Amino acid sequence: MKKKLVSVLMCAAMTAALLSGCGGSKDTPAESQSANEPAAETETKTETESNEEAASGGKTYAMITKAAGNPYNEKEAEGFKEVIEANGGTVIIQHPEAATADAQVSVIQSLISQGVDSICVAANDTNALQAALEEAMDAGIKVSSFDSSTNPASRMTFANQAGTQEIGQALMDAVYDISGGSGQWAIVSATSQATNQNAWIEAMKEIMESDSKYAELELVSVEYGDDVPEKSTTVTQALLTNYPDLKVICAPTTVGIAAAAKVLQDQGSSCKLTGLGLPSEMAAYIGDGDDFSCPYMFLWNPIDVGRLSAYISMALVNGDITGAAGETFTAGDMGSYTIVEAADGGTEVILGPPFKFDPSNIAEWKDIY
Ligand code: RAM
Repeated sequence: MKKKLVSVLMCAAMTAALLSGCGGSKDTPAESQSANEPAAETETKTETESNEEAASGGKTYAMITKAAGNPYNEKEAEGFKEVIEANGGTVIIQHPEAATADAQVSVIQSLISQGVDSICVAANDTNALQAALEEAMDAGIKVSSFDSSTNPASRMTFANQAGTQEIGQALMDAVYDISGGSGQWAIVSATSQATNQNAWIEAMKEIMESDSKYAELELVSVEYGDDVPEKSTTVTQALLTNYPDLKVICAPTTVGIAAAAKVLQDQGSSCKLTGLGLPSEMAAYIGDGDDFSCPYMFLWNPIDVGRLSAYISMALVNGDITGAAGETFTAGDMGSYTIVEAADGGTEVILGPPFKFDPSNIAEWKDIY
């Protein structure tokens, strides 16, 4: 198992979160957590897995990601497929053409017609999928969200990659640290409707405004690259032109951060970058000193987001859970999880804490995801 190098900062944030009762919902102790690490190869089937196989056989499980062409989404799908197929289920993966709610509504309607047993969706809009997903649930389909949530009325529960507050805190503290505690900073986000990015940005703003520690930081702009590399590149270039004194860009999207990293590094810009990125795409940009655009960033294991989502889908279909807070289920070799209340009034299952990638560990991870 790869060694975890979690920053002192994150440990402190996690401890605080756990003490305040809003930490991750995984039931195993922190030392044995492997949720954000690569899945271990399973050589022999455990009794639980055999039972799951029997229970999931003949059922069809659909996953709808935000959009095609995003390697992060493909990693989530990989984890989902691996778990469902290992348990005897049939998998349908749908990557819509564009990261829009309309594209996802069409896919949902087609899956309802096909009579699938379960749909999990990374929502491109918090509310716009509601009618289609309610229709799915009325037809007996078990509906959950993962990565980017729908509103509570449109889901039974949500596989959340990490606590929203924890992600906001990690990113805000990174902006503070990298900027030296003062100056202009900007955000390069995904789409303007994405539930997950909007929640993380909201958390960052609240943290910034609620603590005088951040008073010298000025958020000058929030730009949307729509999880499209070209648009993310263009909005980054425009930020550098419009704000010559910009000190830090925070991109809470794997597509946005990779595009921004290239712009900043190619230009030899003094503006630095942090956010949420795939190690495989960011290894060339993470380093200390003028030659590198990104001192450090965060993420979690997207394959495990998909795996957790698969276990949630199976538990819903098998009737082991209904999605209510307090219910527990076993996610194979990932261990036991508890469903908890989410900030939006619905419920969620939190995979684990965000993980910091920096020059000391990026080489270990760049070939994994
Ligand atoms: C992009 C997508 C995804 C998000 C990651 C961090 O790939 O917007 O939803 O979770 O970034």
